[in-house]
Amino acid sequence: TAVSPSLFAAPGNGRTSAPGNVRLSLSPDRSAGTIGRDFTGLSYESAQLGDPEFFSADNKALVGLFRRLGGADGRQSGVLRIGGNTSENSHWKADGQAATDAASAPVGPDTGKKLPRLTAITPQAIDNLHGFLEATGWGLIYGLNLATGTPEVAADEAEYVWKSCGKRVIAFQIGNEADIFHQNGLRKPDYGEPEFAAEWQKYFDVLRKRLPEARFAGPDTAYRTDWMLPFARAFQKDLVLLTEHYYAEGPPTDPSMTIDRLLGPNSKLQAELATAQQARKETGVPFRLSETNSCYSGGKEGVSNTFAAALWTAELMYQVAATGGVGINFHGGGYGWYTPIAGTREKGFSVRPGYYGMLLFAQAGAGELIETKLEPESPLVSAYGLRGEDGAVKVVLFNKSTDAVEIDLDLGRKSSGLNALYLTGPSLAATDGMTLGGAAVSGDGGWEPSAPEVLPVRGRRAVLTLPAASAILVTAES
Ligand code: BDP
Repeated sequence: TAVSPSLFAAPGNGRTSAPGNVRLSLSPDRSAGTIGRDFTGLSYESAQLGDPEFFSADNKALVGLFRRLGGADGRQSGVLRIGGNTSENSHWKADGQAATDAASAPVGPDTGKKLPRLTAITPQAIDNLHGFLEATGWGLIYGLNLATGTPEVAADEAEYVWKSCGKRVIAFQIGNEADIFHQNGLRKPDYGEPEFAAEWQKYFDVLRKRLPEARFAGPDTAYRTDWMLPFARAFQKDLVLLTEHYYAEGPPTDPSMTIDRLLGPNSKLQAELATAQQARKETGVPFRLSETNSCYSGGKEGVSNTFAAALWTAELMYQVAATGGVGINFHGGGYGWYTPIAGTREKGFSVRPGYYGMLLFAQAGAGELIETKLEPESPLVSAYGLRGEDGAVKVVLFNKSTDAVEIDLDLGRKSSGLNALYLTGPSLAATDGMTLGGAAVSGDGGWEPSAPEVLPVRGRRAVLTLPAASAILVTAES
C-alpha cells in the first residue's frame, strides 16, 4: 500500500504512563463476541506460488510453524490468504513447467511502488498448495488477478484451485486493493467503487457459471472504508466474507511512525471496524481482516520487527473479534520487517515478534469473548476475557507501558486455581529474546513452554503483577 499519512489521525504519540493499580472484572456469563476455530491467519504474496515447493507438504518446517498457530488442543486451524500486490501480475499457466530446481528466492511483501514482478502460477504449485493445506489443516482464501488478467483465465485458474484444493477453499477474491489501483498505475485516476463493482461483476459472472458452488469474498480494499457498504449491498448474496486491509502505520520513511504510535489507539482501525460492523448488520455477511500488519510498504525496521509488534499483533486479534470480525490474516513472507515467519525453504525459517503474538492468541484458544471491565481505563493497559470451548474462564492482559501494573482481578466466578503464561521480551524495542511461557519457538514450530506459573486465588479474586511491556494469559480452573 502507498496511502498518504494524513489518513491516520495522530494516536497515542508520546508515552503516557500506566496506572500502577488496576481493577479488572470479568462477567463470564455475558458474551461479547465469538472466536472461531479458524480465526487466525497468514497472508502471502501470490508471487510466492512462483516457487511451487514453498507451500508444499514437503516444506516440513513451514508446516510445523503453521500447525503450531493452531493452538493448544489441535482443534483449531487457520486461514492462508494468497494475494497482495503481486496477485495483480501473476498469471495462470495451465501448461507451465514448474521451476522445481530453481533457487527459492525470498518473496517478501511487495511495496507496491511499481508493477510487481511477473509470476507464473502452475498446476503443480496449486497441487502442492493443496498438500500443504492438508498437512496444516488450514483453509484458503485465494486471490485472482483483476488488474492485468481476464475473467476467462481467472476462471481457468479458479477451476483448478477449486478442484485441487476442494473443501479447503473458503473463498476466492477478485483483485487486491482495487481502491489504490489508480495509485499503482493499474487504472485511471478516476477509478472508483462503481467501476470496480462493474469489473468485479464481470469476473463473478464468468466464474459463477464455471463454478456454481464456489464462494467469494471482497472487496479486499486497502483503506477506502467507504467502498465497503456499497460493495456489500451490491454483492451480499454472492459473498461469504467481507474483507478489507489494515496497516496501522506508514510510510516507514515518516519519522512519526513509531512504537508509541503503534501501541496507541488508532482512529483508522476504529472507523474500519465500525463500518464492517454496520455492513454485517445490514447484509449479514461477516467481516474478515484479510490483510494486515504494522506498517505498509513492507514494514518499518525498529517498529515492525520489535517486541512491541508482538503485543500489537495479539491485541489486534482481540480487537477484531470484539467487534464481531471472524478472522485476520497477517501479511508477510521472505524477510519483510513485519513478517511473522521469516526465511526460505533452503535457508530455513525463524519466527519474528508477530508470531509470538499469534501464538499467545492460539494458546488462549477459541470460544466466547466475555464482558471485561478495567478501572481506571488506560490506553496502555487492556484485557480481553474469554470463556473457552471447555467453559474455562481466561483473560489475556496487555501492558504496553514501561511500568509494571498491579491487577486486582475479579473472575466473576469461584476458581480453585489460576495459572499464567507470560509473553515477555527484553523491552518494547527489542528485536530478539522474546519468549512465551519462558520458551522460544524454533524454526520448525518446536516450542516447549515451562509449566505455567500458578497464582494464588481466593474465591473469585486474585492479585497479580503485569510486568512492564508484557502480556499474560491467565486461565482459571473451575
Ligand atoms: C498491501 C499489499 C501488499 C504489500 C503491503 C505493504 O497488498 O502486497 O506487501 O500492502 O505495502 O498494499 O507492505
